[in-house]
Amino acid sequence: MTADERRGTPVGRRVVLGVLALGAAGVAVGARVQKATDGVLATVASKDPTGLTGLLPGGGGFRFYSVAASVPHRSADNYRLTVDGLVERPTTYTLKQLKEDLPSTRLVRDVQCVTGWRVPQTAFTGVLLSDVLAAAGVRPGAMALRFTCFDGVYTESLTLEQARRPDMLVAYGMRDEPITDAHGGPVRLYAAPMYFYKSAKWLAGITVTDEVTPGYWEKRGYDVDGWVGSSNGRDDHPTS
Ligand SMILES: Nc1nc2c(c(=O)[nH]1)N[C@H]1C(S)=C(S)[C@@H](COP(=O)(O)O)O[C@H]1N2
Ligand SMILES: [Mo]
Repeated sequence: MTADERRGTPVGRRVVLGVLALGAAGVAVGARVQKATDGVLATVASKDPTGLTGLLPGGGGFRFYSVAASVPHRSADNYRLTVDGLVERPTTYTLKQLKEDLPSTRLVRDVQCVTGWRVPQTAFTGVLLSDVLAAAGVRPGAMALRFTCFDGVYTESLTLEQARRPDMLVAYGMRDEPITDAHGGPVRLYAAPMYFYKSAKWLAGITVTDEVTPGYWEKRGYDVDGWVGSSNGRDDHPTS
């Protein structure tokens, strides 16, 4: 089934309607975000160290995080992912190409945010980062990946070795549905063995680099190596 067919089918979950009020920014975006969150009610309770936070009921305990002031939207048709830097074949993928040109992988793991909340056994579907890298042809001297997002703000990083693990996905599906705007769709990173801050939402670019460029939260004190368990609860540790 193509993305467009999926988008054309009735969305059963679109029963709970609500307004995502971006409290910390003092902005109530209203109807646009309501649509963007696929009708999931979200009420922002507090500002969290990792960004604006709201529990997403019907979302299995997920919280909404964005350091940007609004939920960016890119349709399935307009979405592009660029792969560049130290590669033989810089590439731009449409969502369709990602789905059709590369093998699909489904992972079911616990999602763990560094601030403590966890969503057990969540399915993510997408293409392995290692397949994206193999298709582009990694050049000698490559050591790391830098991820950019179409929110224009967030960035992330992985070492090349981490990126080649079999549990690192460029994801287009979450819980066997297209990824919603609120959850970073149509395409986000899913770094399964790491805290969820590594899983950059609204993924726009992958640049292969010769060294690690710390991401948004990493410049603000988070561990660059975000392995679950290695920094549990240290969401307030100082920049060093
Ligand atoms: N572009 C972008 N990606 C992001 C973030 C963000 O603020 N912007 N927050 C990160 C953090 S701290 C978490 S816990 C997860 C939250 O994902 P969710 O909103 O789908 O629950 O996204 C991660 N990826
Ligand atoms: Mo997080």
